[in-house]
Amino acid sequence: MKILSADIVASAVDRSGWPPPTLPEVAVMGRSNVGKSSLLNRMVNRKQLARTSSTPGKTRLLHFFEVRTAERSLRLVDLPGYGYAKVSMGERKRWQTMIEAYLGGRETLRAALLLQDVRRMPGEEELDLLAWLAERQIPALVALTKVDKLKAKEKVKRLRALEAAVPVQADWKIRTSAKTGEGVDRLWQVIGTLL
Ligand SMILES: Nc1nc2c(ncn2[C@@H]2O[C@H](COP(=O)(O)OP(=O)(O)OP(=O)(O)O)[C@@H](O)[C@H]2O)c(=O)[nH]1
Ligand SMILES: [Mg+2]
Repeated sequence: MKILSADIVASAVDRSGWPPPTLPEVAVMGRSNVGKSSLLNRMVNRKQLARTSSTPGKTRLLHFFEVRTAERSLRLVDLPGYGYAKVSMGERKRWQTMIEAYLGGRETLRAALLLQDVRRMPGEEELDLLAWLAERQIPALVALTKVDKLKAKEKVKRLRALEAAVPVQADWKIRTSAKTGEGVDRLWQVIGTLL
């Protein structure tokens, strides 16, 4: 995908910080440390547009990235990671309120891109989230991340396990690597069909 421009247009704690609903949006979400910011950077060919870190739980705001390609303009929204053990109950509650307000109340939301580490099985959070999205008829794609970390032999085994465990149609489950760029074109392709 040829990216003409990519810029961060807002970082928000709540609705008042969201940019005006003028472009279709894709929510990028997943467990803390799963690789959201890294994949987002890869998708827009920018090393550090979205901040990445090896300190889980770093992204605490909704970050709106406006992306222009030859075909369309859209926003990718980097949602804070969940499931990080070290956050307090209060923090967790605040997170949930923030995510639900956005996913449930954003008129321009067209799809959710849920990231799942290819080396792990989906947990209750992922399955709940997929069910929640399905109930609201928000299309959900799943990126199986960090696929570069698997050896060829493990890869077959892991992909087979996840095929059964992630309740999303097969062609919307895309193996990705922010390191090698694997799967990024495919992601753009599927996103293109949903906007
Ligand atoms: N090998 C490999 N490492 C990756 C990949 N994607 C992310 N990482 C590493 O995983 C760690 C977490 O990546 P982030 O992109 O910051 O994860 P995040 O989901 O945005 O994390 P939070 O913002 O804390 O929720 C970093 O050390 C990345 O370099 C990948 O595809 N391959
Ligand atoms: Mg992040």
